[in-house]
Amino acid sequence: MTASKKPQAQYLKDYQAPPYFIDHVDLTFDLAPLNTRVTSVMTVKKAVADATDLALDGIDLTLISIAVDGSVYSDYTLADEQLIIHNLPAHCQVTIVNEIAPKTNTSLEGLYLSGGAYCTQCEAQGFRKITYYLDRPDVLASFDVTIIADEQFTHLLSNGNKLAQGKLDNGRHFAKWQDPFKKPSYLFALVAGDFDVLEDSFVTKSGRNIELALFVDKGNLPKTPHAMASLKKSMQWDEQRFDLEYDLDIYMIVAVDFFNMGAMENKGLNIFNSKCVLANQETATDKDYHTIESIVGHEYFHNWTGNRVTCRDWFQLSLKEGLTVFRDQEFSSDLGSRALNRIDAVKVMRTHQFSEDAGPMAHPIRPEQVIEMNNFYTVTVYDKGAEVIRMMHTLLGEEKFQQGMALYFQRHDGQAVTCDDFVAAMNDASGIDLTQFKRWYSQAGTPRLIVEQNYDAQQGVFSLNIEQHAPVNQPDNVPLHIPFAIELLDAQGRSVPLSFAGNRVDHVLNVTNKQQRFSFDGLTERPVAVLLEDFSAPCIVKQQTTEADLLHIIRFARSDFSRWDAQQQLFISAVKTAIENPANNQLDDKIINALRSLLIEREGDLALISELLKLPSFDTLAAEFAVIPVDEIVAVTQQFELQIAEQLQGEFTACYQSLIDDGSVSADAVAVRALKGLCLHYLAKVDELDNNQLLVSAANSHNMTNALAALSAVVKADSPLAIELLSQFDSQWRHDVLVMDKWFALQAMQGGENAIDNIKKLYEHPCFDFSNPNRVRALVGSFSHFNTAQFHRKDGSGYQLLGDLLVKLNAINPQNASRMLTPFMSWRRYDEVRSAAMKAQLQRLAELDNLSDDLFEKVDKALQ
Ligand code: B3K
Ligand code: ZN
Repeated sequence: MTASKKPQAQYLKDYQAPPYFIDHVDLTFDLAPLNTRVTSVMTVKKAVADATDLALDGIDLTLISIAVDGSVYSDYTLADEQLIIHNLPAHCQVTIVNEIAPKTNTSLEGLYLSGGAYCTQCEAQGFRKITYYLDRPDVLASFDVTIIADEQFTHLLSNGNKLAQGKLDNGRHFAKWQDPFKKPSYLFALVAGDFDVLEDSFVTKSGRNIELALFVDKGNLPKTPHAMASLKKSMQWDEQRFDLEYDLDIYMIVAVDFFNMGAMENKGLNIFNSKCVLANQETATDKDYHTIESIVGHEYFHNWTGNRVTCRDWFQLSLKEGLTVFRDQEFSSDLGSRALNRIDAVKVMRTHQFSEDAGPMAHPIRPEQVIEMNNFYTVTVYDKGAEVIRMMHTLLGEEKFQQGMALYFQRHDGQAVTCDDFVAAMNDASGIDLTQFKRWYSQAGTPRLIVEQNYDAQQGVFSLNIEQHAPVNQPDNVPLHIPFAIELLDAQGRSVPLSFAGNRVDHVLNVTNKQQRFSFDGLTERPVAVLLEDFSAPCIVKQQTTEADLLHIIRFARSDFSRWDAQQQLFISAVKTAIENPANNQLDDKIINALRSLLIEREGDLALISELLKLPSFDTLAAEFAVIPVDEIVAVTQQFELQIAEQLQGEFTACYQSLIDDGSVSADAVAVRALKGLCLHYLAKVDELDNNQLLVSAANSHNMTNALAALSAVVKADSPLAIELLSQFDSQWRHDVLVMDKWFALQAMQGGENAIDNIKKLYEHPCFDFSNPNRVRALVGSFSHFNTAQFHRKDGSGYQLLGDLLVKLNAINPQNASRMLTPFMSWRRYDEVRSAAMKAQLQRLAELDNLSDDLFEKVDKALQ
């Protein structure tokens, strides 16, 4: 890409309020695949006295006409991606007519066709692909929308309440919608299609009746009850826990097959990726059920945290996303297992977010510089953002946190605000000074905490010396405010009350200095310390804990999360020891025996036991090394898994056979299936008749969780059963693309010499489609993220496969291309051969003539 074509970054520091406001907009859509006509009538008001030009955003639009206060207007300039209207009166009505072509819009941003239905995606800056507008979140307008379409599009939907509908000439009909709540353009939505509808209702705590409607492709109604139940649970939970009630009289969700992400919180009309809505026991796994519940909740919770109070500018994205992820995590934890939800959240942090933070796209949760906003819907903004909210919750406690939320809404309902405004509300409502805490919003990277323990037997004093180190490239002289939760265990495994000099000490330590010492007295023996309990801050802790201490924590810590965390530490140090010293490539007996006890005793939550028995992910292990030893990590983890499988085969079989799956969706049944699936995972590694019989029978189960657990086990174990079972699955499910995505993902995990060719062949499969993000992610995303041995082949053919795909996607769907690029971002962390091969693919992309801004930003950063 030549310097002249280099896309320009926008900076947070340059923010300026808009020179004009748009108070109201009246939109009319005359829908047609290649020439949809959009008429926009905007009530425009000058906001800055000396403003002369109204610069509206617009991309890929054909301008037809402009009128001001009803008269044709010609004093304008049509620039690249902008329409600048000059010399407008201070208060006027601007009418713009333009055309767009939804059918050729493969970016899935703006107005496009998904299958046979028209739908929109406007966040972050897709509205400008629909009509000329001030497409920024701090311009809040009321919207009236008229949709005109052929009668075959039986449902014509937009935000708010339906005012009218009726027949027109030529087989056309119309519907008129009005959204009484002012909103930014990114929350606009339109859908036109022929759907089946699941209808229901919800009575709010103040007694209002809300109409609920779930629109899906014809024939999919039997797969909708779970999403509807999830919506009702979300509405109830938000009333109970956050005292927040729904505001419109109708809430609609539409499921579409072509969608770039999970779902979108458009006011009153959520649009969802069908994979985040449709489920029944035969086609969806327990994990899918959980994901659907949490995404339905997430989008619903945005109605207050995002829609009623929105972002001033896109740098503030975490204001709504970090907070709403925190809320959806709490929803899942209140309804299900808090420990398992915490484990899932921390896995995301350690597997994806730490690696983003350590790479060229590292950014603070409030980024300061952006080229393509879609590139910043990241694990940092979302998941680290949620951790930052969680830390405030830990520091304030539930009651004060809720007072902070109430003050936030009292101050800012109906406004577009900043992260500073949110923290100010928390600070003011609680009286807790969050000035230093705010640094979390501007510091990129993962802080490291070096903790030293000391026990003075004579004094009976135990102390922790905590040093915080800023991440690389960040100033080291501005320490963060870190809530550091601990538990001290005595030799019997009892929790020791924390005190010093006669005063109780809270279990959440306030780490605010670069180096700080915390002491506890009255201890007659050296306690075992559980550090960063429940992952109370998104940090890396470096400590010298012995294997004996970790085993003690696994047995006795009050936090199930911390028990799992200690188990992970045990595995991690065993992997590292085996890599450093290949002669020592066995898990020691103490670890094997601890795993054996877990399987035999099966005390507590079975789903937690299954987590305790899993080795850490490749990415979690990779984070431990400066240069990632790919082959060694793969070899050692395979060896450990085989050892566990062989040594505990009897226990796995007994456990599998004694657990009864009642086939229900209760938490207990889900936990039973999780542990049974884990048993299959290990049993598949030992190729014996009995094991194979269990696997084949599970693969034929009518329950997708069980069937998929068996299939995934045989594929990952490279079992001779894999080919036959995969082929059966294909014939059984070819009619259901969402289920076929599971099959594509399994295919992507295969090993062997033909693995790459196999994927290329699957591009020709009748269900595969490069323009559908779900298919692409299922096949190539699974391959590049999880098939470590094949993706990182030393001959570079795995990288070549991804490079070829990115060249293709760059032209079809830049947003999806940019997401798929992620595995290349950490190219510098691999050995010379691999990093050179990955770099070559990045350079190849950099030279593309039509390189999208989305890819440019990441490729450019990666190569800097
Ligand atoms: N707000 C949307 C994400 C929009 C992504 C734009 N590239 C979904 C969500 O976070 O709820
Ligand atoms: Zn969100």
